Amino acid sequence: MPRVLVTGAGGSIGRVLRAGLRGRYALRLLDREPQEPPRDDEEVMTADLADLHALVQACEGAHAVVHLAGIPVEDRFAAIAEANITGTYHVLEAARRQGVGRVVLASSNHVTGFHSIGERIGPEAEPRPDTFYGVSKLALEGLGRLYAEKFGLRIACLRIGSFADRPRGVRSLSTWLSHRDAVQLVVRCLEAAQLGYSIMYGISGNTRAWWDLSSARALGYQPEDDAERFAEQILAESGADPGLYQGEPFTDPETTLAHLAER
Ligand code: 15L
Repeated sequence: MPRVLVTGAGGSIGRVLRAGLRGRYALRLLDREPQEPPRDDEEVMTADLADLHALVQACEGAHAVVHLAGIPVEDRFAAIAEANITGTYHVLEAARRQGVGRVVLASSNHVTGFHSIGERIGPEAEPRPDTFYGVSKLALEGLGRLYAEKFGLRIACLRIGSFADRPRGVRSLSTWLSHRDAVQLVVRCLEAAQLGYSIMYGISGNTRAWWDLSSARALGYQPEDDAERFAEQILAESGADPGLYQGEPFTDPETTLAHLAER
């Protein structure tokens, strides 16, 4: 089985991938926190993204990397930059040094969060990040492009929507990514022969989606879930107001102001 390194393997997406990719790849599971002990064909490693040397070791013999680690929400700029930008540089550089051919990067829909609800956009839409966090994911995509064009790595950037076992709230009727669709999308990125550099939104086949899935479908992704089957219940519980911007509530100035030392 091909060996796949997963960073951030102890996080919410990492744990679902660990179960979903087991048996298909030999998983090397890296997190800065201790994880469940390894099962057959698994290796577990503890390391921080700041440690380039540890990442180079983690990439040894790997066929591909799935890079999930990082800060997943708004935070202080310096913390975001260290974890999400420098950390991604370390992962890509470690992959390059070890000759790893393919890297899947967890980006975010918050790269384009200031597009209005009602607009239908794809990966070619203008970036409109809604947080320092969104800016860091835009930088992650830029680093991926650099390593693809300069060093020939195959890179998939997933602008993940709202990953959850089921949609919660009106917004997620558009943005939901189910567990099994997340697993399938990552498998397609790991196995599609035609991958060069690609950005795709990571959502299920939601009837109310704002984001075009063509670039994911081009790699063979065929979502099995649609948030619509929860619509009646969600609309009855939380009303039908979808808000103004796609990235809400991250677009609220207070989201970022709360992390500034001086206001
Ligand atoms: C993300 O990128 C975040 O990591 C997650 O916490 C959610 O806010 C998600 O986007 C979303 O937009 O629902």
